[in-house]
Amino acid sequence: MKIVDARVIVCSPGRNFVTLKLTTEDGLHGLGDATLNGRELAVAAYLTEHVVPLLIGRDARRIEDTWQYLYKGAYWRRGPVTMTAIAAVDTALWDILGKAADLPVYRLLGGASREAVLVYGHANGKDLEDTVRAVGTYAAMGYKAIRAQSGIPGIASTYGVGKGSMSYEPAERGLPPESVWSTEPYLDFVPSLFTRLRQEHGPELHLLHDVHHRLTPIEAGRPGRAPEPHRLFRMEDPVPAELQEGFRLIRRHTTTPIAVGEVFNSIHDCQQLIQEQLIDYVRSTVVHAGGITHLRKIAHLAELFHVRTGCHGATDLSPVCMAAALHFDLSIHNFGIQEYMPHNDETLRVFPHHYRFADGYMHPGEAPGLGVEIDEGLAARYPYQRAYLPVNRKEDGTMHSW
Ligand code: KDG
Ligand code: MG
Repeated sequence: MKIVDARVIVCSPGRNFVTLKLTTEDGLHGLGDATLNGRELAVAAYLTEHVVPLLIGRDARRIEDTWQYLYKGAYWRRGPVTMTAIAAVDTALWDILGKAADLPVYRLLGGASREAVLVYGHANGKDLEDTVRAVGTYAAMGYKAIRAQSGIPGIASTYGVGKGSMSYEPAERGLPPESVWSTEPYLDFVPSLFTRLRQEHGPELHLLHDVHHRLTPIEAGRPGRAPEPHRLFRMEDPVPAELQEGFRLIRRHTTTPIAVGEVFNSIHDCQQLIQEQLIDYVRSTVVHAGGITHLRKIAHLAELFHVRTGCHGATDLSPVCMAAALHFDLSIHNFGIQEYMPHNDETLRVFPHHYRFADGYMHPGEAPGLGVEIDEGLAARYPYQRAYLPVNRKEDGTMHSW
């Protein structure tokens, strides 16, 4: 089953997506998401210039060998651009294998470990009461798990707090906008958010919160410890994860479960965090962590150390990644939760799909392969548009993480 064609499709139906389409001599095709937010064209060029020529003529069934060939064969290992490109190839090969076997990918991965995949939605509000209302809206839609992000009194605009009611788009077109961050008002405010959410919505909902890497480990102890009586499902990205010893300090100060890893791209980024049980959820997902093949290795390592998965699922991951993540989530034993931000209607028209949401859970569907396609004619009507994630500075102008 030789690969005879490999094409990179870049489109922007409201935001940029990079999609790899592989076709075999039997006429089967498979899709892989290759979208790296704000750096999309780097992956497109990596694929077109350096990977596509290596794929033509290869046996599409040799998924593990192709993964190792692209990873080890390049000499230059890891990194978000490389690993996103490898992920796209890997995902497309699983899609092809599923179509060849006439089975949904989750069945190739060992079959369903659960009936459906618990997802969390994004409730955003400009202030505390607005966020309390937004959580209520999500609960009314059937979500069992909800991430709550609120505007902070005294901070003009906060990254990660959506402007629309249903989802937020992290990137903005044009050059990167800048926002100003101040840790103290955030630390003062955030405990009141969860007290109020429990008062209004009771004890049952799973409540999540994303700190967006903005704190130091000792600062992160506070938004971890203060809401402990309100049982946060997890606190995400309390600190940047390059210095992994920092998580030991966080662990000494709070029992709130910790999630990290949406920016990780290989098992080596989370090996220490997992083996020392410094985190509870690993957030890496298919598109940025080397595809289904590599993400399974991360999940299997995590399973040994009581760490569960919690795949990134923001709108900058295309429906192809969403479908792949759902097949992965359904099959692995130590699944924890899946992030779900519904795409806009234009995106959903460009990527017809079989996955579905009902009553707080998702399912990838039973179509052979991933169950997602790309309407290339429609995609061509949405050409690439330069866009970046915002950057964040402190009040004195120093660059900050967001
Ligand atoms: O591209 C980056 C976004 O997807 C990310 O900032 C969103 O933090 C995010 C999340 O948890 O979805
Ligand atoms: Mg996040």
